[in-house]
Amino acid sequence: MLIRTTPTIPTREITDERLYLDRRAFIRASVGVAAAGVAGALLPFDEARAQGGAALANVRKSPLSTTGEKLNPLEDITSYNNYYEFGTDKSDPRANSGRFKPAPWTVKIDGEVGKPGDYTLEDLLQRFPLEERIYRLRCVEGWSMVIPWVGFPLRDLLKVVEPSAKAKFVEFTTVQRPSEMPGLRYPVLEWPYREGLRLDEAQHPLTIMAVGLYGKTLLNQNGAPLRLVVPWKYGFKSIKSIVRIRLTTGQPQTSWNLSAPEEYGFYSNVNPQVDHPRWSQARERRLGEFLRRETLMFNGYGDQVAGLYRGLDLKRNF
Ligand SMILES: Nc1nc2c(c(=O)[nH]1)N[C@H]1C(S)=C(S)[C@@H](COP(=O)(O)O)O[C@H]1N2
Ligand SMILES: [Mo]
Repeated sequence: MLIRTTPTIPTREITDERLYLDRRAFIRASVGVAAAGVAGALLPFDEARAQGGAALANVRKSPLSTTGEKLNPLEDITSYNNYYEFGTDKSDPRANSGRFKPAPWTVKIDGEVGKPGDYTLEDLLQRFPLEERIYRLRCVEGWSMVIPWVGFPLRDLLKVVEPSAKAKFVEFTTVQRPSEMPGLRYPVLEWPYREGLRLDEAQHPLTIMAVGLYGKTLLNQNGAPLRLVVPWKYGFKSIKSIVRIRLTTGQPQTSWNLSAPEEYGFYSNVNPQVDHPRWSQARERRLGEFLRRETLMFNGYGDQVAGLYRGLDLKRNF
């Protein structure tokens, strides 16, 4: 991974606070409808709204959120990104993703499933109620953020497609559109961007498909219109702008593992005791803070996920 020193980004706390309070009021106003037992948020998702930053209705606050941590401001989350299809600098994804069209959108789900098919974003949004999940995101490069995602558990989607008894892994693929993604010209990774999880990791309640953050639909730089978020793994596992989900019997190849297998393993669980070959993973810099903090095992989600790895040598399976 191209590593640079993290510039200190000024926190814009006043703007952040105001946005956050507005959103709370908005969500409170929608809670009555959700509590009345409406299954699935009915969201008009037309072209105009799909450009990102459109309000999402009927978002329930999830008890699975990380509590008590200060959220990073929207400005941090939307200006300091990794999305190599738009360039390798942190500012490139925002600067170069203006031509990307996140609508209309279809995800193909196939492989070892009883019900393969093409699912439009509208299908998914009508089928699955949206939740707000506040999660830490820890990049393998040594920085982290706290992000209020909006999405639904991947396990709910997997249930619908009925994994076969032979399904053991899930492979995810990002859309590949050279005319809209200028970074694809450069062979910095194996394109299209691919990632993978073990099926039980994909079915874990913390694993979500995100469609928004801060109560609004995703901007292109954050992976519009649909991306994975796996909070106990390094950020690169959380693949953006997904067009295909394939269930497999064997462990899928992943773009980072293909480009540098000794640096990026299949598991990529956040682990302060296993250093990257070129730098320590013991500490991290939270964007907006000056002093580094200690990185937590499984990014602080060990109580929930350690059981997935019982008996596995985490130094060997990094
Ligand atoms: N398709 C794709 N997905 C991707 C990446 C990428 O380059 N391409 N970068 C990953 C990395 S390294 C990180 S840290 C997170 C960053 O997500 P964010 O920009 O929304 O914070 O996205 C991940 N998903
Ligand atoms: Mo990352």
